[in-house]
Amino acid sequence: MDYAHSMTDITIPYEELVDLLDSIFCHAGVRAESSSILAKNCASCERDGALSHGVFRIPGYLGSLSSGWVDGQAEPVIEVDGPAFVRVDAANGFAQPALEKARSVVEAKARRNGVAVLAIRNSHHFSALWPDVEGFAQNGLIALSMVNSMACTVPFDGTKAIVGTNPIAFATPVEGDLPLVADMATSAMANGDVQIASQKGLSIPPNHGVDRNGEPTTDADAVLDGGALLTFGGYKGSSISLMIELLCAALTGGKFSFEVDWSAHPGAQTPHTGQLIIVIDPDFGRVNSFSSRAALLLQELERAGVSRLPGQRRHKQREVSLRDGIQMKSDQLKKLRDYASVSMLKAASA
Ligand code: NDP
Ligand code: PYC
Repeated sequence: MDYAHSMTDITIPYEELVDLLDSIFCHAGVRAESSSILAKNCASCERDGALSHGVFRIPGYLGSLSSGWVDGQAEPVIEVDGPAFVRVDAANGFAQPALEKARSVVEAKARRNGVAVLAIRNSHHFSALWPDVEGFAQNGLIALSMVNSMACTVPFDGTKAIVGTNPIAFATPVEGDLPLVADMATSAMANGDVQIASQKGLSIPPNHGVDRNGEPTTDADAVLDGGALLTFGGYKGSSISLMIELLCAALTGGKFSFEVDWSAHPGAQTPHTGQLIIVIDPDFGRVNSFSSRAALLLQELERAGVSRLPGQRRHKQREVSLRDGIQMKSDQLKKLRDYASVSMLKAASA
């Protein structure tokens, strides 16, 4: 779904955007290491045209930080370090620094055991999942991740929003090619895309959402104002969403989406839940070359007429952005620079 690719009139190099976002996060009270991780993550989304989780999210990050809902200074702690299971307490901070804390530990365990599980709890995930899994596949590993969010999606046959937009992502090495990475919400569309549609005065597709009375609607505002999204694929998507709630909340020790209550923190937008990552080493106990088998499958798909694989649009956009700069709207960039200049003034007077 591409609601945000219009009215771009300015470009910014990727590294410059990373630096700009880094100074915004630092100014908002995020400790340096986490700030750099979040800045790269958010700028990468903008670079790859994953706009539902790009710079449009900055006010949401800032609202969560300034309201005290998320702790920018949080230091993640590895609290369970088993043979193949690691659990990290993100300490009410963002999920990405918690993942980075454990990434090499989990990778080593996956190579030693064939598989390793990383459970993150007490964490805020406000971004796309592909940046979390892509690096594992670049290192020859298979990775699967999921995260639950906030109650904004009605389970199939239900009458109330209980589950989140609950994305799931999968990354795998492919011989002679970039990793294959698929990453999708299990709601009919991401909440971020509904917000972008609302900001642009666009409607959303039919059969994606309901209004506050449970009536089908294509009005993005009606979905955001007491309405809800539906799961994708009826009861099938709903079942996957339930699995994600169980694995990301019940298993990790995080909150279910319906338990997220930010009412005492006006402006907060980042879901405080949990995340699960499963990493598999395809070379452990190998009977054949996994990545060449993966390449064979993709060749067959091409022969069958499949012209676009998951992740390919992002990679193409990444190439363009790295070559020509990231396209943005000038007013959007000005807003970011305004946030950052406050940061520099503060730094100068410190
Ligand atoms: P999309 O529907 O845009 O895309 C889902 C996947 O399908 C992507 O891998 C995409 O590849 C691929 N794809 C899209 N169109 C085609 C096609 N025609 N043929 C083949 N593959 C295709 O994603 P969503 O809107 O569902 O989710 C967007 C993002 O929102 C995700 O990154 C997700 O992680 C994030 N999200 C985060 C949440 C959170 O709580 N943190 C909650 C919900 C969503 P490509 O990327 O190359 O287009
Ligand atoms: O786009 O659905 C979404 C989302 C929820 C939390 C972060 N992104």
